[in-house]
Amino acid sequence: MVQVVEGQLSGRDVRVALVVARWNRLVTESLLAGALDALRRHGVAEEGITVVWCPGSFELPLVAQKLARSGSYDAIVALGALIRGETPHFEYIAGQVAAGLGQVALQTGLPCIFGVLTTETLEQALERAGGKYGNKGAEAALAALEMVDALRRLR
Ligand code: DLZ
Repeated sequence: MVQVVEGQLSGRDVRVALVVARWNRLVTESLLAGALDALRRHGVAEEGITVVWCPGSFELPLVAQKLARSGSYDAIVALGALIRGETPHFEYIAGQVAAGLGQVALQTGLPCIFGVLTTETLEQALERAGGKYGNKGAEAALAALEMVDALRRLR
C-alpha cells in the first residue's frame, strides 16, 4: 500500500520564530500581521510565537540561523520586502537571502520559510501584503505549520 505523508495545518505545540526586516516597514508590518493572524487562527499559542526585528532582508539569514540553533523553535519564518526600484544589486541581495535561508534550513534541519517579497515596485509589494494578491506573510506562516507537521510525521 502506498504511504502518503502530508503535513497538516495544526499549530498545537508549535513554537515559531518570525524574523522581520525593518526595511520597507510599511510592507513588512503587514506581512507580520498576516503571519500572526494565520498562526493564531491555526492554534499556535501566544507564548509559542516570538518576533525578532532586524535592519533589512540581508540580515534575515543570520538572525534565522541564531534562532534555529537555539533549539527553542520548531520553525523560523523570515519576512522581508526587496523592491527592485529602490535596491541596487537587487538580484544579488535576493539571491543571497534565498540561499542563506535555504542553508539555515539544511544545516539545522528546521523549516526556515522564505517569506521575502521580491517585486518591481512598492505597489506590487503592498498588493502581496494584504492587498489584492493576498498576504504572503500568512502563506509563509502556513508553510511553516505544514512543514513542522510533515517533519514530525517523518521522524
Ligand atoms: C540597503 C537596502 C536597500 C537599498 N534596499 C532594501 C530593500 O529593498 N529591502 C530590504 O529588506 N533591505 C534593503 N536594504 C537593506 C539591506 O537588506 C541591509 O539591511 C543593509 O545593506 C545592511 O546590511
